[in-house]
Amino acid sequence: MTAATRCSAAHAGAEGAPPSAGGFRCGLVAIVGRPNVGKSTLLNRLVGRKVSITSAKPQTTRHRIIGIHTTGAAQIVFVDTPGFQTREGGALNRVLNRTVRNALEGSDLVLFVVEAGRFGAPDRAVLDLVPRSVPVVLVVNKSDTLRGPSRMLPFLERATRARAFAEAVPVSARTGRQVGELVRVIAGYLPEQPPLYGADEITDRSERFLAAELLREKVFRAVGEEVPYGATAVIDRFEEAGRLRRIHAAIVVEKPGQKAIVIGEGGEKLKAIASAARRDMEALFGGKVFLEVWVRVRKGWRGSAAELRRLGYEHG
Ligand SMILES: Nc1nc2c(ncn2[C@@H]2O[C@H](COP(=O)(O)OP(=O)(O)O)[C@@H](O)[C@H]2O)c(=O)[nH]1
Ligand SMILES: [Mg+2]
Repeated sequence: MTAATRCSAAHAGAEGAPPSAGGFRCGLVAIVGRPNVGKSTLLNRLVGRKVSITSAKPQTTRHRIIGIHTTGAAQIVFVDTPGFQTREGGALNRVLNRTVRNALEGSDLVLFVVEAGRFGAPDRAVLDLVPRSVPVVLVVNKSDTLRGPSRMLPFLERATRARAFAEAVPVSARTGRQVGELVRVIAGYLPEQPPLYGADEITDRSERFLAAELLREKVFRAVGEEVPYGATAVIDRFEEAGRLRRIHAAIVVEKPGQKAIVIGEGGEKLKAIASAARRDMEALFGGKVFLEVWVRVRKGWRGSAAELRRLGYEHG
């Protein structure tokens, strides 16, 4: 159903991979951690493109997203996951948690992401899901928010008591600090094998899927706390004519009141959401996008397995 999304020629940065293993390393790396620690931001930084949506609101990520980083020596296939939902309940949360568990299975390495200066019960709960047989790298993200190494060292000392981590690397996904170092560390843990994906592929998700996600991100960022969790986005039509993509999309909400919020006074909010989404789509796809967005009400879509499947939550 999904066609892989490639770097457009204008953006292709990956060097060509050699045809046989010959020292080439390749493997699956799951990115896990409690909601909002910056997993998706880190994935995007690692891939160099926005393949996974992010926001200041927890529980933005709802799907298993693959992001691919290829160099001449290694291919790292990152698997981003929703933050594990500890307040379980409801069909959507069950799908999200299953997504996390599935990503852990079959990984060669796990990146366990925490926020600099914070390591609590919700972090520990996620770490407990990681099987002891898989090496785990502790990634201390948001290092830009800590003032000076004098604060990082005691935190690292405390955090590394939680498990025998293979390595601990402080990074900033936002500024890119130490992310290159993290890539070097990761590559050392991958098995020698030929690449799984083409050197120009950045994700296994289709442009159609990514378009819906970018639209959902703008909803998460544009509206207050009460709307995003009841909202999702679907693509009704996706057509390509040369370098132009014509996309007909809908924002799906649970209540008429939420629809009114998303549309805003005089349609201003919806206009802003749609044009921000269009700009991101054009940057990611490397071509012009014509985007039309509607808002639909689907009562109780989050609680219905059939609705969830219809709205694209099939990747459990
Ligand atoms: N200061 C700072 N903020 C970050 C960093 N990485 C992510 N964030 C912010 O943290 C929030 C959550 O990020 P997101 O990637 O969606 O987290 P996820 O839920 O773990 O995927 C967003 O507002 C990001 O901009 C970082 O390195 N430094
Ligand atoms: Mg995320």
